[in-house]
Amino acid sequence: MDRRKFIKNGGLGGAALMGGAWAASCADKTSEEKAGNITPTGSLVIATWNVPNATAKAYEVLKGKGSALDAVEQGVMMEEADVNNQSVGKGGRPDRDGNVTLDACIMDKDSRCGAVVYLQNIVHAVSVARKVMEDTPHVMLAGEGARKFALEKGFPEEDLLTDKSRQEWLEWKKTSKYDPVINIENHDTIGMLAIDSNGDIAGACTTSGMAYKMAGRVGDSPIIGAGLFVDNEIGGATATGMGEEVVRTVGSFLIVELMRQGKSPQEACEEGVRRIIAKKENFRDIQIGFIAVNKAGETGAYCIHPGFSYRKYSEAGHEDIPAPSYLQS
Ligand code: SD4
Repeated sequence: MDRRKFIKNGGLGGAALMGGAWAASCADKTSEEKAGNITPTGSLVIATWNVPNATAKAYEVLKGKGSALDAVEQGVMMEEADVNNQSVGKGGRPDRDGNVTLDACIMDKDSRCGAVVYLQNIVHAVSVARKVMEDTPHVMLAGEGARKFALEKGFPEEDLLTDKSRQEWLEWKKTSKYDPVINIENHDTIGMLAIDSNGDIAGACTTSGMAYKMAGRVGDSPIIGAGLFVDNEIGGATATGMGEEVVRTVGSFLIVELMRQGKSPQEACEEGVRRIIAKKENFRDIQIGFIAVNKAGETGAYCIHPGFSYRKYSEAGHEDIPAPSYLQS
């Protein structure tokens, strides 16, 4: 099937109905399409949780004909710099020893990717991840190596623990009970996916991880395939919530592969959550949220508990969209 005709005739609704045909059509794209010259839907960006500043920044980049890669980096940087977001960057909640440790990754249209884990004292973990991708032969740098690399690249060093997060941590220490609270503790890790005016897709994910985690703990967010995955032929997916469960099911990769097999982003996110539920007896105790976008610009989201939403900015407007959930209350 001619994909341009499909887009013209079917639009986004058609993508949902004809996901299988659409995925199959990716295999016989014209060279123009392969070069990314077709703009099926116009630019768009989606991000986990209600993060209007981040999506507005990303969309501004896209509207200025910037790349999806620049858009997702600059978008999530807004949350990294926001001390009121206590799950990302500066102001993030610390581990149980009182250290704020950051995890982030980024992936571009050519399947290049970079990540940092257990990074300390650098606000913009996503930009360090991008430097790992662009300036090193590696995909991931950890801990002290990541910090030294960031300093070499000119990133400023600063204390990321704010008074508010320190006070909350001191309060937590009185019981020292690791007991993540659904949609409160978990909220605000930002995973972002964007399509630019060339029709190319990129994604980024950045977090300070689960509050009061063990020292050295790394979640799903910086792990390519788990917290984030992009395949420019198909689409992208990203996750928030209890990272251990997302890692066990390689959630974001799974969702992109399900889209490759013909599922819509919505159907793929639902299957991603179901896969976790099937493997986790006490799934009611955790929250997981996935968002996804396909090459046709169709988006989807799904979570275990109600309360997760995602931000979308496209030609149709700038909205906070509640994700459907497996459990109803
Ligand atoms: C993690 N997925 O470190 C992250 C946590 C998260 O908002 O999403 N927090 O497991």
